[in-house]
Amino acid sequence: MTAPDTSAPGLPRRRLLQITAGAGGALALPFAPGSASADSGIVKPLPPELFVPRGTNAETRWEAMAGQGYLTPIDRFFVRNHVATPRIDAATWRLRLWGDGLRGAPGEDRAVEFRYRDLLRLPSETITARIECTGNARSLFTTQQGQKVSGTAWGLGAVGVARWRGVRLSVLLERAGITPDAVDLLPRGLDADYVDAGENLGRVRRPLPVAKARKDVLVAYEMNGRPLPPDHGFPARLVVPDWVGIASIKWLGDIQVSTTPLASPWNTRYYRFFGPGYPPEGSAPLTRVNTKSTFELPWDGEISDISALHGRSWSGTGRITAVSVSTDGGASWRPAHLHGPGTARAWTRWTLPWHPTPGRYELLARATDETGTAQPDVAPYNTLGYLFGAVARHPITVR
Ligand SMILES: Nc1nc2c(c(=O)[nH]1)N[C@H]1C(S)=C(S)[C@@H](COP(=O)(O)O)O[C@H]1N2
Ligand SMILES: [Mo]
Repeated sequence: MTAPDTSAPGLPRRRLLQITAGAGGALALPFAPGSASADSGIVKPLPPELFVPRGTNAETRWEAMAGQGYLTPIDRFFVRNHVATPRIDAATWRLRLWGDGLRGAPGEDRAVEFRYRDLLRLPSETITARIECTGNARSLFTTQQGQKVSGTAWGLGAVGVARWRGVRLSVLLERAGITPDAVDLLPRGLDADYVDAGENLGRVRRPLPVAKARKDVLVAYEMNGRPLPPDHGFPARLVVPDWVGIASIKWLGDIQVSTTPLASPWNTRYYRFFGPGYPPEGSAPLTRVNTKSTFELPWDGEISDISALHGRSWSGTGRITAVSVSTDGGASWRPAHLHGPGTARAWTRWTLPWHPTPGRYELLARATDETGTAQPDVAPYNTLGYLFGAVARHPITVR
């Protein structure tokens, strides 16, 4: 894990907003080598009005989603990289499926390879789905609940929704000859080995149960109608709807297909709940994400000329059915107007009229999904700060 980031998230951001406003426009800021993008190992530009840099990662600023459509545009989609974005040549790239869960030739490792052009020729499917980092909103454990957690100090911007096109993983598994007794897959990325505090953990990989793989997992090669950008997994990545972001392995290189359960650090030492109330080996590996809501506003920033609040809510356990909003720190609540259907595996946009007088406010939004579960006031503590699903208290100053 990366070292805990102890910087106060609100302060530099507000300053940047003022700078951007003063410069008279978003794209006026210079983007010099040696700035965030160059050091981060991320290929796409990370202009400060769209992203908060977080080491090898970049967090979407929610104010940059104001006025956007349903999807998160690629230029502002968050990036979560364990190591630098690798540059991969699609012409020589292969996706290799192998293991004792394939029929294949006896004596071999039963491998079947797919080229990029093979993928493009197979029956395709397009889905609109969210990818959310398990640590999204982690910093709120500290700022809102006074708890110490380790890991990247994300605000609420480690989430995005895109339209993904690709081949169903089940199609590849069938073509590769998966056997009925296969239980686990181990998809692995082609990015460099991940080294945690001097210990080489190998390439990013996380077991995926065959049942989930067969249900709705996509091997995606397009994002929002474009070839997958380098930072988001070119030439192909998994998209595992509703599951923790780590399941959606980028720069897919190979997938082991196994008749026995598999393990990797990404389902044993990470991506489980650890801490008081959990066994020493942690909870079961995390699967679905929980329910969250956010306003399309700067965090602890300044706004003016506002007549409505806009936000988005999502849940890994079902469609959003209601969102209530408080503009007075939780004293009173009003129902927000939900826009459009909003699918279970993406998010739901909502609006509420608001005509505030100048001053400082604390905004809250609480979503309920179709299972009837509403976001709690307090998120259950775990040492790695996963799945902060409590109602966020969003500070804002109206001028
Ligand atoms: N190969 C590889 N796949 C990966 C990662 C990675 O570092 N390497 N990060 C994972 C994590 S933790 C998340 S949250 C998502 C982020 O996807 P994005 O960067 O496209 O937003 O990718 C996942 N897939
Ligand atoms: Mo993540």
